[in-house]
Amino acid sequence: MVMGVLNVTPDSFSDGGRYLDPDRAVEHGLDMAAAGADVVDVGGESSRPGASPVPEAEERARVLPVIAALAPHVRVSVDTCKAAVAEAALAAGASLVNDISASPELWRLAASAGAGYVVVHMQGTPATMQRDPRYEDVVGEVFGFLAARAAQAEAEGVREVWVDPGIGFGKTPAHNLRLLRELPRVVAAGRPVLVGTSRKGFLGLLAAREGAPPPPPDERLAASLASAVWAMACGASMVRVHDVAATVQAAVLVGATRLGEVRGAPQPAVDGARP
Ligand code: HH2
Repeated sequence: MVMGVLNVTPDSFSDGGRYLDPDRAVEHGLDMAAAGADVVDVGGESSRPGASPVPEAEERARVLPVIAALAPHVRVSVDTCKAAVAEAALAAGASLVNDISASPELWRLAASAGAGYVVVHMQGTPATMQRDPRYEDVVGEVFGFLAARAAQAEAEGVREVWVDPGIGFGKTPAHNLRLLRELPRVVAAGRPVLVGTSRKGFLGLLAAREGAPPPPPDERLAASLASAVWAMACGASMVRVHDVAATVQAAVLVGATRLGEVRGAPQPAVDGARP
């Protein structure tokens, strides 16, 4: 599955300012749905490294009209850490709470609304998380955290719990790569896994040519697709992305390759096709 990113913010690292106008945000959300997004993730507060918090009233005013307009057409998740925003978003039609703070208050709201909940791992807060993040054993600590919080959320009544290693949330490029390499381990734990690498800084660093600066966020499509394909091939059930159409095309390829056939097509036509 593909989750399309819709940031109704002035300062998100990639699409900041593009969808602050509610009509443009709704149009973009509908475009992502038409391009094949299974979920549109609406956020009103950037969580990029160094971002400053947004007052609750401001965040609500940004996301609620957009959620209400999109929810009849596509599944909507709300990307928030604030209980009041999550509660209002659920009332406006969101059915998934995407909470990078992994807070009991928010999963309890999801439980009582019969909504899903995404547990995300983050070390620190967006304001400080990229200042020298450290782990003894990043894979063990992150996957252990996800399992513990997910079990708590399930015990408190959430029926649909996703886990997300939180790529870039208090992690160096090496931490991100270790987590991506070991994704099959968290998949094997049995809960659906969500992964968000799209356009993130470590992809820019890895994609930079020698002696040249990293490509800006909207020139990281190839690296974003490569990491999304990796995650899907490792068994992640959903990827969170800015470039929905391209990622849906990649997801179809991963799914068809896993099946070894084209859905609905007669086998001989596929076997006999020219390369
Ligand atoms: N990444 C971002 C925000 N929310 N949620 C989940 N579950 N997983 C992620 O990896 C994730 C997330 C950061 O990306 P973006 O929304 O594009 O930027 P910003 O936080 O600057 O708005």
